Amino acid sequence: MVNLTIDGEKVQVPKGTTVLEAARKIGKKIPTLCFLKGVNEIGACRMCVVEVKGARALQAACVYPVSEGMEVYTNTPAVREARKVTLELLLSDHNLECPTCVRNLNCELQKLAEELGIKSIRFTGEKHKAKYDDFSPSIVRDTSKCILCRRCVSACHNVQGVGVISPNHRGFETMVAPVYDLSLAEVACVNCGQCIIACPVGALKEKDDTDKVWQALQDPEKHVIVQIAPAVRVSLGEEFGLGRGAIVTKKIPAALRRLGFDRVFDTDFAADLTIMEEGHEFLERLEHGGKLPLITSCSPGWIKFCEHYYPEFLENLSTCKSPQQMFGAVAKTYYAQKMGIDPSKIFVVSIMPCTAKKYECQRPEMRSSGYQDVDAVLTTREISRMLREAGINLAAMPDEEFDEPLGISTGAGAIFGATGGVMEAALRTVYEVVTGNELENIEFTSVRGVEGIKEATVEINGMKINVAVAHGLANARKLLDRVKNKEAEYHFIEIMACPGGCVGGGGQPILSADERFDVDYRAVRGNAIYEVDREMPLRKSHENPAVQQLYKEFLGKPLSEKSHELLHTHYTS
Ligand code: HC0
Ligand code: SF4
Repeated sequence: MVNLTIDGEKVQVPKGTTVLEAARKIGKKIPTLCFLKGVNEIGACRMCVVEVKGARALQAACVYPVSEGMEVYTNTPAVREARKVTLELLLSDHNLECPTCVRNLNCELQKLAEELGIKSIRFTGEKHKAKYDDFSPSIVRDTSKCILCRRCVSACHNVQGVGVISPNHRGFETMVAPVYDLSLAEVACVNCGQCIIACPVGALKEKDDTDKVWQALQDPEKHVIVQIAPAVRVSLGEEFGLGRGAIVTKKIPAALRRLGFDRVFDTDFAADLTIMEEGHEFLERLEHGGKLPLITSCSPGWIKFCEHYYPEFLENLSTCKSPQQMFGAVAKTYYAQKMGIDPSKIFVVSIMPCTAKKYECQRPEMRSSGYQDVDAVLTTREISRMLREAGINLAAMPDEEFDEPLGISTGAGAIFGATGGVMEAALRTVYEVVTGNELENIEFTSVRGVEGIKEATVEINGMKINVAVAHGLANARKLLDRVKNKEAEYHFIEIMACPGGCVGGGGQPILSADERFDVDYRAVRGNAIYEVDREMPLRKSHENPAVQQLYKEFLGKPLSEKSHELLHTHYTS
């Protein structure tokens, strides 16, 4: 242990601790801007400078390690002035359109200006040449807001192992951008949005599709239906002042009905359907020598990553479309027929924790109903903006149920929202289908949790099935390289693009670096997802009565011709 004093107060911390961490231990908050725990710890912005007795200059607390007997001062005139100068220089080159910015009231720059008592900006001068890039179906870059903190760069390079954005040019001309200042749409960006949730300001945001949805809601000719993704039920409440990971499953139908949707359905229903198809696909491949390991295909960021960076695994991908897309295809065929509605009049909206879903719904493979199966995708953040605009307070909503039949689901569908959930849901069904016996313990805890790569061996009818789960694409890289190099052999792999799975999606409510310091919000939301599962009366996909009815009335059986036509595809590019 190391002993030091901070502003005269004694503190004891383990060796290797930074001054920033040591200060937090005694309740002192040193301001930061470029720092994002575990993602970007580079000491670049110099907002966190402190005085260290004996050191020649002010030191960046976020990277400065403690040492025995050290004396640190966090609140001297020199420190306060240095931080103010840094901040004012940043503000002098910033597009200060706060009231109309997507991050208004949730911006770390704005908050710092308030906290540091900035009343005027002493420096004026030229502004850097900015670029507004909105060609991507998912991500919008506005470099007039960029403060060059590099949090997005680290998220893209280190967390996602993608690395399509970097600081280009030099000095005042520096701009975080794809190579040759291309658009994100022109490079191998996977649309995951992890850069957005790392950004402290409004330099990165999702492509806004709220206008499309307002228009559809106002169109009397349209039958507008909505599905909500598993992970949204444990995150939307955060936007309305409920705690991190608050479960709002039953408030969502009430809020969305009041917003004007004709029917409120649940992606969890389609997740159960996915398990029926994917579980049988796995068994089919296992029994008939098909390509193994089977790799899940429901995360569109992961699919794009596979297409660009690991095409040799394309044949391993499950041919199942994602639940969001299965939902759209079923809505415009089975549901349309059952309700006697012309499918051209049905407008399908998805509410997703994900920015890549905006890209997925526009893929050419996703039109098996004869129309674009899903018409618009809103992130958790966008729907919260629409609700606020309409004066609907989610927190004050009564509990209501989803509509039938596409709103009926099981706990297995819900756990799709957390890393390991698709695997666990599949194992619950595969085990019972193969053995004909009821599973004694349906909770496969070895595939749960926030560890980057998880492995388990499950015995089914005397056969040992090796499974693995990776979340965050840098972890996916590690896992796939192991498979490629024959260092590990699996039968079934789940990959989700975002760390934590969908609960950590790029469309989710954004936490500040300060909030992320102490809370692993992905674990909090993930735990909430498992609580949703525990509270469900049915917890296995094959027991979903609405899915059973869908097979009876329309699809026949899993992997039937009709299922293939509507619910499966081949990724080949
Ligand atoms: Fe997910 Fe999904 S679990 S990818 O993260 O499979 O976005 O929540 O909706 O489609 O169900 C996202 C979440 C979904 C899909 C489901 C899958
Ligand atoms: Fe990188 Fe994902 Fe952002 Fe694209 S969306 S730039 S892949 S972090």
